[in-house]
Amino acid sequence: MPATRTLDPAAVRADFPILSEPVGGQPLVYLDNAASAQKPERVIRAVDHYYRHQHANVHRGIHELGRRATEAYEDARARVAAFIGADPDEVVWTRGTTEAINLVAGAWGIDSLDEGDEILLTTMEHHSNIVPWQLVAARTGARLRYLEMDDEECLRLDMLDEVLTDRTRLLAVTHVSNALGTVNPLAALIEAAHAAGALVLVDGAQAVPHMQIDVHALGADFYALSGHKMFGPTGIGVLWARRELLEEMPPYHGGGEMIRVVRRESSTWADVPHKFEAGTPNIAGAVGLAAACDYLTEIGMDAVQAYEHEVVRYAYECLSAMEGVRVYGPRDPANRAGVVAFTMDEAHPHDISTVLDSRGIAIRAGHHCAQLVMEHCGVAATARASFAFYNTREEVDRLVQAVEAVRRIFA
Ligand code: C6P
Repeated sequence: MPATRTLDPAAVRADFPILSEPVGGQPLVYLDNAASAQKPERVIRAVDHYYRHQHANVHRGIHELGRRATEAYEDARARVAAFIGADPDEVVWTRGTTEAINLVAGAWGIDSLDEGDEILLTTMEHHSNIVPWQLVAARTGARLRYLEMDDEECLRLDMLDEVLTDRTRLLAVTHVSNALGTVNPLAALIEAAHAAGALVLVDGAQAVPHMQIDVHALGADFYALSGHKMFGPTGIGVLWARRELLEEMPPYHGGGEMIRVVRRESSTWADVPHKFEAGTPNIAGAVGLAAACDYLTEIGMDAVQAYEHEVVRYAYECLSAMEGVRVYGPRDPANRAGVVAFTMDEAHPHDISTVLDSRGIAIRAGHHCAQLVMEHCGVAATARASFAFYNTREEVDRLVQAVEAVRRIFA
């Protein structure tokens, strides 16, 4: 096996123009990467180049620019597919994870589920992996069940026998929790769900920026991701699905580009993945996301993972050692990626975030679109520091000093 590459934080920081821009007169400490990550020069340039030299609509015009745009768009699909170990025709462009999950719910869910069928979710899910299934359940009569968390905010695999039944048609589970950083044991979950005859949808929004993903090796049926969390543009994401599922599923949206022939009463569909891509797509977004994937490949996801692991472990250790601070999620750093969420006895998360902001530190405070996680933890909100490979131990030190300042202010 090749040795893990090492990551030079100073070198990668120089690739991100916004990181060297002072905020409110002080150096920026950006710890809100789970909400959206910053963009390297490579991505900014790729989008700029596309609009300056390649833009027209795709799969339509028989002219030079139409050819250039189509080539750039389909080449981007192939590069993003390679980044996640997929075949290009299994990669459907979406606006992001939310739309990817809604696509599966609206196409596969509405078409395949009946009264009494069960959809297994977990209490760790982002609302994007709960609400679409509630909508499907209301329309089909399917029932929602939940796999619970234990007191370290890890999924309770011991409950699987109870909640996976012969009526379970789908397990929809996050790879990494956006509110806790918990990395879920997907191999065991997928094996159990498949043994019960259920398909598995993985919400990969918070995993792809932090670790190498190979969708074929993972063995799930659907995998959803957002470009903007992995250093690409906003408004672009991917639904990966096994090819035969994409072939079987009816279209999600109707319109231009997704058809083969349109007659007065009915139409036939284009081949996958185009069957799911109605209307003019986010071409520049696709181009930018491919540039982000190339950039990450050059740095090496093994290097990203190893480097971040140390920074996140350090942040967890410093914060959990502070008096009056409660940190959520797994204690074992091997089961955590990207996130350290905490509350303080003295101050509300919004107050923590406000004080940190006054010191140039950006975190997120609130329920993080994961209200079932908050319910489990018995709080209304947490303060969440979320990391990328450009964050440093020195930034963790600044975070910890700022949290000390919060205590002094509110004690
Ligand atoms: N979480 C956060 O601050 P979109 O908005 O479609 O790109 O991603 C939705 C989504 C789905 N699943 C998970 C696990 C997520 O973390 C997110 C987005 C952001 O945690 C914004 S709420």
